[in-house]
Amino acid sequence: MPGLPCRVGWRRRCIASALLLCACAGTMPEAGAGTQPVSHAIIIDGMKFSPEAIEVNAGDTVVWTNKDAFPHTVTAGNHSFDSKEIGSGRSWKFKATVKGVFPYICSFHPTMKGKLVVR
Ligand SMILES: [Cu+2]
Repeated sequence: MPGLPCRVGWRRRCIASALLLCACAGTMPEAGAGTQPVSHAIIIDGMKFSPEAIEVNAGDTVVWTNKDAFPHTVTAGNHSFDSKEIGSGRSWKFKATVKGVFPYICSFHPTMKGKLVVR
C-alpha cells in the first residue's frame, strides 16, 4: 500500500465501492436465469479480426473496433448481421440473440475472416 490514504480518499473509495455494489445488484439476473450478459471486444487491426473466433452466450454483446486507417465491415456469411461500413477508429456493436455458428467476413476485403459462435 503506497502510503496512508487520507480520510477523504478513503471515503471516496468507500462511496465508489458502494455505488459499484448497487450497480451490480441492479442488474443481477433472476435465480436460474443463467449467466449475465456481457460485452466482448474484437479489434480490427492490420486487416485482421482479433480474436478471429469468439464464443459468446446468447444475449451477449459483441463490439468490433476498427483500428485500421481505412473502413471495414463485419458481414455474416448468411447476412444475418452486417455492420455496413465501420470507419477508421469507429466501433460497431451487435447483440447476439440467435444461437449458431456465424462465419463472417469484411465485405471490402473478403480475405478477412472471423467466426462468431453464439451458445
Ligand atoms: Cu476490410
